Amino acid sequence: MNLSLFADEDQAPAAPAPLVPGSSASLLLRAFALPYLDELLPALHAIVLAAPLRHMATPGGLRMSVAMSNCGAQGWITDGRGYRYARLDPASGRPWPPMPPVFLRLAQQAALAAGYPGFTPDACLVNRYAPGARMALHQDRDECDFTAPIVSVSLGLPATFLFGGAERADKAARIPLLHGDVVVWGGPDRLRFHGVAPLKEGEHALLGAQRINLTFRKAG
Ligand code: MD6
Ligand code: FE
Repeated sequence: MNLSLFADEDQAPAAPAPLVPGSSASLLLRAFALPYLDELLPALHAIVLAAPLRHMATPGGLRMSVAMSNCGAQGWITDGRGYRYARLDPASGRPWPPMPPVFLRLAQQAALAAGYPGFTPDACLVNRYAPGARMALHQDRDECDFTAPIVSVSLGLPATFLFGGAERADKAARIPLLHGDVVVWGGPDRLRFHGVAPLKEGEHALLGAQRINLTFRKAG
């Protein structure tokens, strides 16, 4: 008997829905990550012990309000020399922690459910938002291969995701992302501008006063 509050991993989740009407390449999988969390949250804790979350600097010298870490063969970093992927954590000089099997399983199952079989991410960026933290509109364009999708997992406090167009000035849709939601996007949407509105104050039952976002990419 299943006494868990949430679904089993092999139970059929809600069907993927377009993130915004008319853009079938960016899909929202509501609550898709929930069945993975009993195993995923302890693994996440171990990652941020080995590679602590830190506020990186933009190439222009501004401190990012989002604190970041990584796991996997490659990690996304920014400093005065630019945005890029690196195999070593610049804070320790050591490789990033390996991607835990449950992270990989979640990313691959979400990609598959969204119509992207064979996704093999080698990078997982961990973003931590405290209340007030935000992510300005940007494109994800530091990866070598834009044919692979991106899988993005939201945990903790709700956030408003800003989903724009091909140009920075295009009007952005505002989409609420809740604990356990997964967004998969690729294809013609791969280079759309997007961001996160300033996080509202709040207290999440499992994660406290923060939102954690895991973004899986094929960097190399
Ligand atoms: C975040 N996400 O949700 C930031 N990028 O905290 C992203 O920047 C992102 O969610 C590409 C694809 C999906 C994303
Ligand atoms: Fe992004």
